Amino acid sequence: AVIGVVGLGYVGLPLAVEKAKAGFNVIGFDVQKNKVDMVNQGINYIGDVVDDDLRRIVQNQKLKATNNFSFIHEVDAVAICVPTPLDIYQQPDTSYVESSTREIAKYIRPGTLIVLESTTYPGTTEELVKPILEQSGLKCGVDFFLAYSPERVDPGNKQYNTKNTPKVVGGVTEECTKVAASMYRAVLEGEVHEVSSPAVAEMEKIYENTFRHINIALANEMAILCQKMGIDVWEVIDAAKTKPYGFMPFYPGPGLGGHCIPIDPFYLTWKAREYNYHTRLIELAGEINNSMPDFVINRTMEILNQERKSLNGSRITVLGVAYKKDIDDVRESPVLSILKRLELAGAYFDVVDPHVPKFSLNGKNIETVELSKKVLQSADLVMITTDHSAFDYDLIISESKVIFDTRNALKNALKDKKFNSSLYYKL
Ligand code: SAJ
Repeated sequence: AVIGVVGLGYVGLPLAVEKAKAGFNVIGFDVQKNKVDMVNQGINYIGDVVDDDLRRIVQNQKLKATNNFSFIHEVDAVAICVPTPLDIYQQPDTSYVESSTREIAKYIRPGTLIVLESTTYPGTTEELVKPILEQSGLKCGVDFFLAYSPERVDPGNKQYNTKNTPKVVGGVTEECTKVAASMYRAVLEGEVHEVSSPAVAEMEKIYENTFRHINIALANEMAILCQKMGIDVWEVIDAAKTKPYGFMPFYPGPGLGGHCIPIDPFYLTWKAREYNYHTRLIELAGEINNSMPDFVINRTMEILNQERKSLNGSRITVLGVAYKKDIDDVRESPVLSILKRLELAGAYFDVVDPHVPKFSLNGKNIETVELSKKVLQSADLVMITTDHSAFDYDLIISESKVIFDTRNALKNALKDKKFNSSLYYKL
């Protein structure tokens, strides 16, 4: 069988590779020519994909990429894995889903299975994707099969990957669900959990990520309150973790980054308005998470003031700009907000991030620098914003004058070290 994957990003490429490794002939579709060319040259650009896997399946002609959607007529099944961001008005932007569905509608043959994988509001598959596909004159559930199955990838997670993570599938009709589930069972190792409709599958994905969003907001609120009360929130969480049932630890941080957690809950908020419902808890959690960069800046000002310094004119060394540890992605990273606020306050900063050679801030290209004695000693304050494993935390402890650790990254390094605690601050 021939399987198509539309969108060769952090979801689509790993999926295309897994399908090819399972023995299917895979055609990858992407509008970005550079991605198409890199895949066809066996050049991998997604951390979670094993370079050799990609090179081998391309050489064996099990996977080819194209930006010519007319090849859709060759596929028996196609997964849509395109981005579903928020637009500048914080509204869901389903334009990529629409445009790729329109292309697919032009070329699908009768009997084709289409599965939407992009995270989106409940209703997208039936209200948006199905009508576009039926404009082809083909009937859903009769001439083609349509289902929703949310992608679940945790970038950088070494234990869970596309192949072994359980998959949820919901079809427009009973038969659509069965056809989609059997396709995934042929490709993946993890459990394939069938639900009664696309909306159930769409909603469960949003629920998963909103669950994280809200619990991270609670951890952040605990951090703010504990700081005011002079209590170590990290010690509180470690103690709460001893509860073997009914508790799951989340940690405070400088804010919420990534392409999912800060965004997905607002797909639900937007759709809820159509039903005259106001998702107050989700929005309040968003306010708390979005307030963390300001909280970090205010704490930084307080700490410098204790050294009789102002933020204006100070040198700050920022350790980590990626939105979470051990990855190279800066999308929605809260550190970008922190850097913007440092700039506005007239502070100078150097950014160290071994995973991110350069990034753009307010349209300006910023190069990160190597971690060195010099970049630590020259700083009035060293801020740890991403707890990359690659950082030399002993060097950071020994060469920094003042440290503000927003990730409790020094927890282990400090265990057996005496550090002038008056110059070490945690979130
Ligand atoms: N964060 C905290 N405190 C925490 C956990 C996370 O501040 O206790 C922050 C992180 O630093 C990061 C953001 O939240 O900035 C998102 O973290 P994340 O671990 O959820 O990372 P993502 O967005 O790369 O991956 C998530 C998946 N992660 C996990 O389940 C662990 C999962 O929610 C989804 O499968 C995936 O997004 C997706 O694609 O939806």
